[in-house]
Parts: sequence; structure tokens; C-alpha cells
Amino acid sequence: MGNEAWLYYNTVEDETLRKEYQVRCSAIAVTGRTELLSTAERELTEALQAMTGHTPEVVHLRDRQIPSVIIGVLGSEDTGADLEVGAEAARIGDEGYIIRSMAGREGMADRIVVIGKSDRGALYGTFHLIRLMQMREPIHDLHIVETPANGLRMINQWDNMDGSIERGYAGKSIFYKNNGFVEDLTRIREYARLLSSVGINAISINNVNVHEEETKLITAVYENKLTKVADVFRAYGIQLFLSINFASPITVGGLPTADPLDPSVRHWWHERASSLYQAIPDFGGFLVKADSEFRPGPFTYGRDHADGANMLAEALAPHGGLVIWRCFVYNCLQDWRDRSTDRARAAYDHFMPLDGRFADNVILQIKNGPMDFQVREPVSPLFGGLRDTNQVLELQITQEYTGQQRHVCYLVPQWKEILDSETYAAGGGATVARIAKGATFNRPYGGMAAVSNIGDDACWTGHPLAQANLYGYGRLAWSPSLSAERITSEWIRLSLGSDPAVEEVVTSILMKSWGIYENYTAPLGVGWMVNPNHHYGPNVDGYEYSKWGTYHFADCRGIGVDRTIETGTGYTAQYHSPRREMYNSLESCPDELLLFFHHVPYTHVLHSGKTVIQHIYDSHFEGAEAAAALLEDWRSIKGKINEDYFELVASRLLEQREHAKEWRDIINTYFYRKSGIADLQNRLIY
Ligand code: GCW
Repeated sequence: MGNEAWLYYNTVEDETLRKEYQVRCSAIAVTGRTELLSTAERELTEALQAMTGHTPEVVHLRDRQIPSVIIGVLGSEDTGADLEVGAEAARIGDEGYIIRSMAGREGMADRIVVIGKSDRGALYGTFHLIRLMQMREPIHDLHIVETPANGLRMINQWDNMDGSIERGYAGKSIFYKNNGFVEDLTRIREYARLLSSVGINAISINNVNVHEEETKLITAVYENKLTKVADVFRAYGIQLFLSINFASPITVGGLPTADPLDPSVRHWWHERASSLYQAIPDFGGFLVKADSEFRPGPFTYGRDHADGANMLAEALAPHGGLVIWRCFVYNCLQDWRDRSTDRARAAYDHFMPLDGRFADNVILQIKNGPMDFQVREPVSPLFGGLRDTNQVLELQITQEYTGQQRHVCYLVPQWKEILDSETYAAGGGATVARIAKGATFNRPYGGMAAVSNIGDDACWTGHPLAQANLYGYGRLAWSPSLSAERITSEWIRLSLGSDPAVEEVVTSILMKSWGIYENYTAPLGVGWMVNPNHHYGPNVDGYEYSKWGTYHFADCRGIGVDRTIETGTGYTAQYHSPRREMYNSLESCPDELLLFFHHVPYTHVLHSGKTVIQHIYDSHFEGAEAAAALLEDWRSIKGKINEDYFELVASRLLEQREHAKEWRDIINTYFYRKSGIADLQNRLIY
């Protein structure tokens, strides 16, 4: 338990159910011999062995006497299963699938048909069937039609070749060690299985900050190794991408420039792309962080992001490759005294003027918020702003600012809010989810990407409960309309078994955790207040006078960033009405984002009826108390789950309890001393 994450298969305890699974899946027949169908067959076989104790027979499709699972692709000559799913076939997309239980009739035993439009769909369908059995669901009457909402469902690794992981909190890289690839690819294969089982179809395997050694990943030096890694992912339907260094033509190409309009530079990228595709014909393309946080980019040459992205796009286009260009671009050399420069404005200011100028195979990757993965931010106004540009939503699964996998902070509820957020870009219904998938503006590409939270840690994610974030991300990328409750319930049953007491307690811990974390950390949407560099732990002024543009402007009178149109940075004008007015006005701005948009005195009264200062005190006392209660809740399931797992989580929750007190005291003390206003309840503040 733990190491297998949500692919944890244990014997079905209920004998009737176990028999049913065993009998209905006595045999497996696949239509044709593609690599993905073989993967599906192998995965189902292993799952059945572990759950029923029996190995299914592998039979030919024409063998209809044994109850079997038929895994196939629609329209492949030998399926025969097509006929029975006819009408539904039209409803599924390229990666979709249908699962149907069919009662036996003359000469034909009961069957379960798992049929995809492609073999990738068939693999996803197979994982779905396995999931049902892991959750002990009946399988005699299945009628499932599934198709992923998003075309691109991507994971970004921030792994470096020295084995470290930028913002990694779960050990070392599973990909690299000592400036090279690891020899043994087993762990990578296990990871591919996990990702594929939730429908991930793309992965970039190196940090977006591309350092010296990693720059060589696109050269012949690493071709063999890269090809092998691509093989591992391909067997699970996952396309390989690389993060590239925009200055590669200089760094590894020996050219004097990386100017995107220079013919020799363009030629160099063409050559690179061709040889990459020769080695890996289904290579996905490049992920690019350019002109951001000291990374090179087109600005050096007086060119813009469209020039840069389109140059790479042109090199990849003949091979069907994509350029995923990040919008995390801002001035990171600010002066805190300068109140007119606003980091929140930056992405929109940079990219809106370029809307419509990007090539068809360029996708802009936009962080969910305008700042940087804080516990609470408004949604980036680029969603709803850009109309003629492909977009993907970027989320951060790794908990850089949300407790670094030492605190439990279940992010699915946060992501749901983001996805469901209405942008008002096209009348009603232009939610972030619809825009990201390309539906609102009818874009050829779209989807979601997220920064992974795994490492070589035995349980993958440092904190075992953090696995739920990776699982939840995959499920939401497949279907943003799934509820947080449903995803939570699935993850718990798959990973921890189906004891209702366990489910109840773990659900409550997970569902409360984001709110609790928000309560004891930076208040009312203002963000930051962390220790510089590593970003763990409270430090109210940690970033206050730095160059990074992340200020809260607290003084003895008040706190918050004025981003209004009239007196502030004008950031609110980047939103469509009525969101613009809602944020811009002090009266209608929601409490949880008040300090993100407004600078107010500590005595300002919130919608909740409390003053800002009293809210700070109350939320921090409550947050720390609630964090302590999480440990008590967890203790109530002792003996009901694996002991090592139990103890590991307990030790993390203990640390969280103590650390939440530190947050509480540092934040409360700071604001008490700054404001001179006492807590109405007279609690201990230093
Ligand atoms: O949040 C910041 C992180 C950096 C990261 C950057 C980015 C990969 O602190 O570590 O760099 O975002 O998203 O590019």
C-alpha cells in the first residue's frame, strides 16, 4: 500500500464478487496486435491475477464459448464487437471508449466489450474496467461511454539531470542521476502506468529551466537514451516532449546567435527537429520557458514571443510536432518602491497584443493565476482574453506554495474552482475549462498541463496523501466536470481499500485541507509571506522588499495591493465585465481575494462582518486548531489500513500541526505589532 499508489490491487474479499469477476473475465481476447493493445491485455491480466487469484486465458476473438473481455479498436476487421456498440461509436472521440457487458446467447458466452476508437482509447477503457473492480463495483451491467474533454493532458517534470528536481518534495529524480539518464527504467515504466491509468497522454521530462547538460538533450549525445525513454512511455500511450533552451543554437550549435529570424538559426532548429524525429517518430515537441526568470529568449534580439515560438513551430510542423510556449513572463528585477509595475499584469500585457499571431501548432501554456501558484489567486485574465490562440491551463501539483508535501493540501477543490470559473468572454458558459479545451473559441489544440509532484520516494509523493493530487489532476484533465467528491472517493477506494470508515475520515481530511492551509498562511488572497528561495514556512516580509514583484504593502495602517482602475495598477481592467467591476469595487470584491485587489485599513469590515485584523487573528487560530484536529481524525483509523502507511501520514500530520502553530504565531504577531490592534478574544499573541 502506498508504493502502488492507486494501482493497488488486493484480493477481492467478498467471495461472490470475486467469483463474478473471475468468471466474467475468464478470458481476454484482443483485436489485433498493436503495442497498446498488448499493454492493455497485460495490465488486465495482472490486475485479475492479483484481485481474483486466477490468470485469465488469452483466446482468439472467434472463441466465443468462454466468458471473456474483448479489448479492441472500432472498425478493426476482426472485432465483431462493433456491431453491438454501433450508435454509441459516433459519440466518442479519438481517445474515447465504450465498455459494455453483453449477456450470452446461443453459442456465445457472456462478454464485456472494451472498445476504443483507437488502441489508446482501448487501453484507457481497460484501466477503467480495472478501476471498477478495484472499487468492487458490479460488472455485469456496464454501459459506459467515455471520451476525454481535453486533447492534451500533460505532465511537466521539473527534473534536472544531476538528479535534483526543482520544487520537488519527494526525493530525487526517477529519470536522471549524475548528469545522465538512470540505467534502470523500471520506475519510469511504473510511472507511465500510473499516468496512463488516469488518461495522461503527454509528458515533458526535463525542467523548464534548461541548464547546461539538459540543453544537450536535443542533440545526438542523448539520442539513444531518449529513444528508450520514449519507448517506455509509448507503450502506455504517452508522448514525449522536451523542454528546450532558447539559446541552444549558441550553446550546443556553435552559432553566434539564437535570433529567431536569422536563417542559420532557423536552419539549425530544422536540422535538430529532423534528427529528433528520425529517432523518435512520434516525438511530441518542445516546451519553452523564454525571457522569464533569466532564461534566454527572443527579447535579446528585439523579437517577440510570436517570432520565437513560430520559428520553433516551423521546424516541428513537418513532423506534426507542437510548441508549448509558457506565458510565465514578468519583470523579476522590480523595485518595491515602484507601485506602477504590477507582476499580476505581466502575462496579459505581454501576450494579449500577440493574439492571433501564433502558428497553428503553437500552444500557450498559462498558469492558473496571474502570480504564481499561491494558495489563492484569481484566475489569469488571459483565459477569456486570448481568442485566436491555442491555450493550455498550467497547474502545479507539486506543492511549492501549499505545504511542500509536508502539509496535506488537497488541490482538487482549488482546481475545480479554477476550471468552473466563468470568464464572461462569450456570453455565458465561457468557463476556464471550456476555453482551455479549445471549445469556446474553436481552437485546434487545447488542454491541461501540470507540474508533477513525484520523485524516487517509495510512496512517490513524499506525503502519501499527496498522491491524491496527482490522481485528481489526471481525472480532471480527462473530465473537468467530475466533482471533487467523486474523485476523492475514487482515489481513496483505489488506494486504501473500501472500508467506509476509512473513506469517511480520509475524505473529510482531504476536503478540508485546502481551506485549513489557506487559513493559517497568508490572509485574504494576498499570497507570499514565505521564506525566500525555498518557499517553506512563514516569513511575512520574506519577499516584501525583494525584486520579484510579490508585495503585500503592509504598514501600520493597512495592507493589500491596490489593483483597481482608478487608484491602483489597473489590473482589474484585464477582466471582462462583470468580473472586472466585481473585483474593482471594494464593496463587491469577495473576501478571500480582498487583499489581492485592494489596499485597506486593518479596520475595514469584510462581508463576513469581521474587520480585516480580526479575520487575520481568527483564521489563524482556527486554521492551526483545525490542522491539529486532522491528526486526531487520522488517528481514528489506526488499525484499519497498512501500519507503515498509517505511521508515515501520522508523522507528517504531526509536523503539520506544529508548523501550523508557527505560521499562526508569526502572522498574528506581525500584524498585532504592526497594527497595534488587540485581538477581541484576547488570545495569546506575542
Ligand atoms: O514558481 C516559480 C518557481 C520556479 C519555477 C518557475 C516557473 C521552474 O519558484 O522554481 O521554475 O516558477 O514556473 O518557471
